[in-house]
Amino acid sequence: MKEIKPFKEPIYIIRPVLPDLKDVNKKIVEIWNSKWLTNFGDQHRALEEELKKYLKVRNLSLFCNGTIALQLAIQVLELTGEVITTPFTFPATSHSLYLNNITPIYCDINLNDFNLAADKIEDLITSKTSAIMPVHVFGNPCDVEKIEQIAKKNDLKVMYDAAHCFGVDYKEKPIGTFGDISMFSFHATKIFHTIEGGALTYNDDDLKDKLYLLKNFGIRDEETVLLPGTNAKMNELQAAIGLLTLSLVDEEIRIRKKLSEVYTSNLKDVEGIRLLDRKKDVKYNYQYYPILIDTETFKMSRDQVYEEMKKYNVFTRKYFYPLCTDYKFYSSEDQNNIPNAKKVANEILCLPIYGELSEEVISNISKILKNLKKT
Ligand code: T4K
Repeated sequence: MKEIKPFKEPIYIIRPVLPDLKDVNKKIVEIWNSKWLTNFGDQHRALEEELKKYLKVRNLSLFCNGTIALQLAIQVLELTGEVITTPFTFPATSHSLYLNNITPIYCDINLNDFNLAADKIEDLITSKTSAIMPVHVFGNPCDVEKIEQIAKKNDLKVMYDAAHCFGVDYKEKPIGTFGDISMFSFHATKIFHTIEGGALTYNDDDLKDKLYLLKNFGIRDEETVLLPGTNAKMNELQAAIGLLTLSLVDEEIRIRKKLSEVYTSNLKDVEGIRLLDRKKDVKYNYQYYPILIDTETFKMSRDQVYEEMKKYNVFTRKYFYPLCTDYKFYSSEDQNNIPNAKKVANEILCLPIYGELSEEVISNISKILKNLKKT
């Protein structure tokens, strides 16, 4: 096969979607003139309304980042004891439980979509279990029907970590309408972002006011503090960036879909590389492009591939290695029945995908990868 030269500029896993600087400047002038920089101003209000429409949800609350939104979701749902979750996720999922004095109980994942294995949840339920906290990993919806059925039967809450899921629909239903609460991350690396930020979506209108108090020190008015809340407000500049980025999301998704198809057509028949199973009834956002590398058939390990790609100036990521159960503070003997999660964590590699990349670059990254395979 033809030798491919390293890229001149580094290719990262992701680059932020950036609004035109002229539009950003206009927004800054607007905010400066208003002299209202945070604490639920016009930009905040406007973004909440726009996002409710875009995500087609009944209720939405904004936060300064996704992690704190998760922590407060746990508090508003009054979870206690143990929560069943996945070890194959970003640390924030588990940490949000731990920081609320809740023990994460790790359930294994599916090999085809890397999500919590719904058929293994019930074995882990005890008298202390208060909820299930699945993650729609890489924007691929979990088995929401089965999870809902288990939760109903066992009187458990369901809190989805939908950090990767902006704009995803499942069976024509917006992903943020499943479960009791869903969390979306608006970090700069997400398809929609507010630089740092996040939101909770939920169907129960009663959660709105308590979430407001939880993120605003518990303050009702100048002389009344109702509960020990924190400061988790999104500021006006973040909200303004969100309003500008929102207008770019559909185009970004359109381009990434195309890029994703280029990867798939190049890599689908490569022995030793497995692609994520995509479901037919899902509208995806193409936030990530994960692959699995089987050392034996590819004749090179995932770690070797990761290192080799760097030589070409391509910076892939091992999301999510290590597993949460590998962090010293979460590991325990009884949390080790997770063979699928271990396998996926050792084989996973996320390839660069973002709107600025051309189809040619994606083809070249695919070629580099194919050339690495030892025959
Ligand atoms: N739950 C799940 C399942 C999550 O994946 C996340 C976050 C959360 C919860 C928590 O949500 P937040 O509290 O973050 O809202 C990045 C993101 O920081 C993190 O938000 C995200 N998941 C995670 C999957 O990816 P790192 O540690 O990989 O970030 P970093 O700094 O290595 O950046 C990755 C690449 O992105 C860089 O190599 C280059 C590019 N980049 C990054 C930044 C920050 C840019 O081009 N520009 C930038 O400004 O976590």
